Amino acid sequence: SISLAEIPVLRALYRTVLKSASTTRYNHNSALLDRISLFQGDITELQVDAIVNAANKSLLGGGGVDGSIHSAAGPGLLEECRTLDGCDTGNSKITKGYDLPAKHIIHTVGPVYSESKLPTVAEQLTSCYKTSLELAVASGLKSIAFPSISTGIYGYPIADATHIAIDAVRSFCESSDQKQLERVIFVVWSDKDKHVYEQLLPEYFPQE
Ligand code: AR6
Repeated sequence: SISLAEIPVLRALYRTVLKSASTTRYNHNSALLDRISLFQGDITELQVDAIVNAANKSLLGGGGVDGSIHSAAGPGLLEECRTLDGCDTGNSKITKGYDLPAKHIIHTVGPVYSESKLPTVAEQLTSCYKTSLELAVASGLKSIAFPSISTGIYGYPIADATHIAIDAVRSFCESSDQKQLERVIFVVWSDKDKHVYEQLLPEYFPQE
């Protein structure tokens, strides 16, 4: 499995990407930049304080990354999830990580995308990232990994969702002397999604 110790190597790759980009939208901030990584692969393998699950309102499992997390975590997870009484769209709840290398799972419920429901779906997706980060901090956690919430089965267009994801993380990390979270990892599965993140990350976390 992938340990946190290996993540700086991934960051080094990300820095290479950053060098080729330029932007004026956000200021360079090396303290923020050092905390952000991009990882391509299976989120269930990450040894972090919390991985985020793109769940549904029942919190009782499903397909996609939710299915993979429940399979890898084992039956204890479903047992704990049954006690949570579901979760509203845009909100998040935390459980233990069970058989995962991650200590905790933060279950968040993304919106089902519909263009006619903008801007509500965009606000709900922002809220998924914000409430997950708040819950991580409230639980004393220092590292968190996010999948690309709502962009699979729930159909959110990847570029729009990625702007929202990175912007929400940047806003959270630079607000309210937020120093507790030492590492935020964006996890992508496909090459296509990786390219979108590689293109957009430098807009929000510029190198210089
Ligand atoms: N590691 C990292 N990313 C993954 C993994 C993995 N193991 N597996 C899939 N992805 P989705 P949603 C990516 O569909 O759109 C479930 O049934 C995937 O490629 O998992 O929020 C729930 O119960 C995509 O980029 O989540 C809900 O009913 C991203 O994870 C519904 O799906 C999210 O895709 C939620 O749909």
